[in-house]
Amino acid sequence: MPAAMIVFLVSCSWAQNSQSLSRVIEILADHDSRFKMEGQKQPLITAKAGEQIKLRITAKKAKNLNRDGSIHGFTLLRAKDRKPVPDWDFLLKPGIQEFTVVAPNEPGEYVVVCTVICSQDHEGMNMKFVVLP
Ligand SMILES: [Cu+2]
Repeated sequence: MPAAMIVFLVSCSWAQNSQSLSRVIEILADHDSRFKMEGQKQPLITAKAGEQIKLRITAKKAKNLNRDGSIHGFTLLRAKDRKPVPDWDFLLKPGIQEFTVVAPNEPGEYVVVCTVICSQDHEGMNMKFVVLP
């Protein structure tokens, strides 16, 4: 095998490693239209500005679902003006899904909201997200 090819293969596996090293955050999008995180009374995600994190979201169906089969949504908004954060808009199917995302560069308070009218309690389906400098 030519040396250049070996170098290429090695650098590919490095790139993969750095991806899998991102911190995993486990979230439950539950059947009672609430986001939950183990060990937390009020679910809260904390990340450093620009930090790459992996969201591992388990979704359980509430009363209603979208036509496309989505049972909950997961969208990040800036708290002060509820402006959506780009690339942070996901629809959840039943089961476990993973999303690798990059925290906003602007420190401050954000809020995760559900975007599927999943039940009568849908309006209360949100959680805090804090970006640290
Ligand atoms: Cu929901």
